[in-house]
Amino acid sequence: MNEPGIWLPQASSEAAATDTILIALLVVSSAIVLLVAGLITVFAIRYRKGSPASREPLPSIFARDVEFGWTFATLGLFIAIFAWAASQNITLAHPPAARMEIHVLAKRWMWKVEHAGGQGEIDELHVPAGELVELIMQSEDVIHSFYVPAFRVKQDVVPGHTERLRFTPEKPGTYHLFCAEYCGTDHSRMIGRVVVQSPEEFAAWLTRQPQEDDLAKSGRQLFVRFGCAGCHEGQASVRAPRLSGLFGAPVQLADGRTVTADDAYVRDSILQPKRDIVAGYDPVMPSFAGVVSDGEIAGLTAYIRALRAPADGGVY
Ligand code: HEC
Ligand SMILES: [Cu+2]
Repeated sequence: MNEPGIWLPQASSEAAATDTILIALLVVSSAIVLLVAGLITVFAIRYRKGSPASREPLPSIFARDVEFGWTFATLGLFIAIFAWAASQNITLAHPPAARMEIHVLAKRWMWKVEHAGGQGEIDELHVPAGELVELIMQSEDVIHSFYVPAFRVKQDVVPGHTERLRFTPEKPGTYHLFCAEYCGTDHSRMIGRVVVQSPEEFAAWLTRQPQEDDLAKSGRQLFVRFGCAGCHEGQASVRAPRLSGLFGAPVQLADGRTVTADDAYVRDSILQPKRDIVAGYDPVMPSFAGVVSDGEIAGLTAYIRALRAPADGGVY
């Protein structure tokens, strides 16, 4: 991990423009601070108690023109800097069409990444250098914020919205990824790494990743190992709903609500089964909180998703 020194590496093509604005602001503000502090010091000495300096009032025209000039010059200066920074923001919001789209799901307290080919990562994002990348981000629960300081990019991820963030990583390396919006108990641990690789390395990395199919296969094994199959399949003694065809379908709950069986629903069913009880069933499913890891939930979810079409259900 590149440890930030005094100045972070400029690891994306957006970074330099942001830094230029920051430096300009620093220089202009410092110059004004120095000027004001200098004048205060000079006047404090010149007009100290008992000094012989003249206290005659200045000609009024001088006082007025200098006052106006100084006020409007600084105002103009800072409006110009604002316009400059705003135009940079607008450019960031309307870049050319991205070449690579990556889906990112934020939830307490992890970043779940899915590449176009189905390759998944958790708390890690691999991207190729020199390619315009677009993240399509959603939150499953509360507001999170995707922040990579070395790229100078940050985007809030608001539940119910699809947020887009585009950047072009430039320097191969490993960079910090933070959640920059307080999102609950483990917010401080909602951190990860962004790995920028050369396009060749990235292509090789992609092919080494297990695909959705493999994830579903390992999910099938977990489904048996954790005893889910014992209740949800075959001649179980417990009456539990069949899961084929479940994913993406509406579910009628005991309290009268109807919800859609998506990632969040499956996750909640596993971790907090007492929360949403399926209509017509007893709340006998035990909670697997602390038993299955986030990675294993991803596997189980992939398996349940693969059972989507009842026709080819149970191919694994
Ligand atoms: C002791 C039996 C039992 C075990 C073990 C069990 N479940 Fe369940 N499960 C149930 C019952 C009963 C329901 C329906 C009542 C409810 O919603 O809690 C249910 C509901 C669900 C639902 C919602 C289904 C729907 O139709 O909306 C999912 C998803 C689910 N379980 C997945 C799992 C997974 C994954 C495992 C293993 C990690 C598992 N279950 C283990 C009994 C069980
Ligand atoms: Cu967060």
